[in-house]
Amino acid sequence: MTITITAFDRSPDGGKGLARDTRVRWALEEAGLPYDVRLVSFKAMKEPAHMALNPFGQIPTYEEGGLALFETGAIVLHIGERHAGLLPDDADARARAVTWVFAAVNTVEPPILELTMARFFERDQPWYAARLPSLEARVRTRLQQLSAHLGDADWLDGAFSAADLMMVHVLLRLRSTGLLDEFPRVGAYVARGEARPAYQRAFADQLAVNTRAPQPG
Ligand code: GTB
Repeated sequence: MTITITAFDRSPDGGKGLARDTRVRWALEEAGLPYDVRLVSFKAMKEPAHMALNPFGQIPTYEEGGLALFETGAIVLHIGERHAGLLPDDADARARAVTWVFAAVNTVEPPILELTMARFFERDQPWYAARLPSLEARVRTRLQQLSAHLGDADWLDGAFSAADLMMVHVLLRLRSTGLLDEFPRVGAYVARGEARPAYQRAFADQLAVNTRAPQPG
């Protein structure tokens, strides 16, 4: 059955792979699944056809036959439940991997989003300089905790899984802040994720979209 995902027709990051379709592309590459991509503009994302796929008017979405999904955590878990390569067979290990997927999006991503949104949108505000240290401190707390959990391990819980895919992509958003450099174990963990051939293919595919010649219309 053909899988179709949606992505920005031009990501604001110009192809750094930070838009969340990269997570879904990466998961599909890890699972060895072919897929189509429908590119959507910011305007089209808020129109009824796309809102029917994602009621919040966002990318990415995932269509497979009659099934339409949104939320990257749910999409990546869906792929992992049906195809080898993303979730362990052992039931307890699988439950722990699901736990870490939630940790990535519910516990680690929120302070990272707060910080990166402030750096992007609030830089000119008079209170920006005063707010920045507390935003960075919250991120450092999570990075310290992640570093302690990882120790000398390559991945969060045994073999690479959907949990690592989600966590690494969440952490990639910090690259421009320099904070990853303060936590070498976390930095090395992110680099291990990026080095995976499936990530490299996903990254290259989104880069090709975001660096193509301007499209007519
Ligand atoms: N919780 C949802 C999920 O995980 O799927 C969040 C989806 C989401 O935030 N989608 C964003 C979107 O559609 C794109 S990824 N935004 C448009 C809108 O809300 O109108 C977020 C994103 C966008 C751009 C960059 N960047 O340029 O660096 C990074 C991340």
